Amino acid sequence: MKTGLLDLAINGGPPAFSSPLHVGRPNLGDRTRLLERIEQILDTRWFTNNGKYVQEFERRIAQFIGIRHCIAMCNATVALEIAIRAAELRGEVIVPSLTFVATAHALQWQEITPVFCDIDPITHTLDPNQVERMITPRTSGILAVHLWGRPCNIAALEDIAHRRNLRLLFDAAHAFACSYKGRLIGGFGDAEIFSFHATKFFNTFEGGAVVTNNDQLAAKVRLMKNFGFCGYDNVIYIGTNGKMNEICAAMGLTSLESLEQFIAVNYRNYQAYRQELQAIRGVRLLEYDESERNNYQYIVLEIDQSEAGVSRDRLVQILHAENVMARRYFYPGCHRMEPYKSYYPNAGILLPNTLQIASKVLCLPTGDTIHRQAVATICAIIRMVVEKQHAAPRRSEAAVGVGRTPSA
Ligand code: T4K
Repeated sequence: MKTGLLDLAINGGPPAFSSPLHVGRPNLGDRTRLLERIEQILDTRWFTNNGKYVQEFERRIAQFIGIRHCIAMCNATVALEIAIRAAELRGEVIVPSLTFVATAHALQWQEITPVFCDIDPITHTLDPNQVERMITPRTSGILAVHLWGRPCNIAALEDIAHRRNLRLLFDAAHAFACSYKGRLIGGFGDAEIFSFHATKFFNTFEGGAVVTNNDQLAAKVRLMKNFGFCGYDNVIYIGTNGKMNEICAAMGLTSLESLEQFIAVNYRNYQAYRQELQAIRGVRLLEYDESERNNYQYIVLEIDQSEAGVSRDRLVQILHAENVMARRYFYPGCHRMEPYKSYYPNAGILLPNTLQIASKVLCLPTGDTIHRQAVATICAIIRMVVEKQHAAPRRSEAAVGVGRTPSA
């Protein structure tokens, strides 16, 4: 128990945790079931190329969401690239800057200009009013992101896409098993793209999927992810290699069997964080709408330095020293990363909310390796730092080491 700033590891005290607590530690379902499936893969020597586990995985995901097509892929970045190409996006596509850089890269990789659009500061997702303002004659689509698994304002975006004749894709990397107006994410827009990366609450080691109700688009995506092969030796389309392999599908099927437990653990941690963090000045936990389905996989705080007396970046330093590997997702925003900051040096002028949120957000560890006591310890550190800053702002700021750059 740390009672004063001098107890902090950053000031020479022992760290609160003996080994690192990570954001994005993979969840693991029934190990025996996974190993049985892997034995089968080895026995049958069918490792990839639309094997039986991939087919079963696609069927199960489609059933779960209630959607016509699920095309499993090697990761969400390739799934995004293929969906973008299959939907024939070109010219400019409107996209948030506050997202993992893969969202923007999937466009730029195909020489499509990502037009960075501002977010709503409360929801952290694209602000439909701003989207409307960013449309030009070169705009072919909108690539919106359900950040943290909290759905975008889908109705407003669908309305814009419809009125302005634009394609609408959703990067749903964070939003598997989340719902919008009672319907699971997956069936909105022209297509949605999931990530099943190891760091996602539901993982296939590496993996992703394009899900859609559009038969034509699905057929095209399916061809493109397998070099354009239609049949044994008949290539009818340009394509790439986006296939999911059997081991990843086996992990996916096993994870699917534990889906509700993963969500329950995340929900338990979310509630614990909520309870522990309430009434800490300047520290706001992003809430999930409990009338919808959520996966609760991201514990997202906003640190308001003027209220808390400590900056987000300093808090990250302090937590890292304690072995709490908090992350500044998705700092500094894609528009301030290369190549975008060289290509579009003035993009930030239109992104005031993005800049503000990117300077405040901090993600904390959750998942099945994080227990109630760990949550209490992490929050007690944050509470103590904020309280001490208010007790003696000048002296204590020096004590916790102002101005160092966090490694996150
Ligand atoms: N769109 C959005 C909105 C996304 O967030 C992402 C991915 C994508 C698209 C693209 O999806 P994929 O193509 O990846 O399927 C991680 C993930 O690599 C990335 O998938 C994810 N978003 C992003 C939010 O987080 P990093 O750079 O933070 O990863 P890394 O290696 O620092 O891992 C995070 C922490 O997780 C580590 O500190 C330790 C822990 N970890 C990680 C791995 C891989 C483990 O404990 N075990 C592991 O196996 O990007």
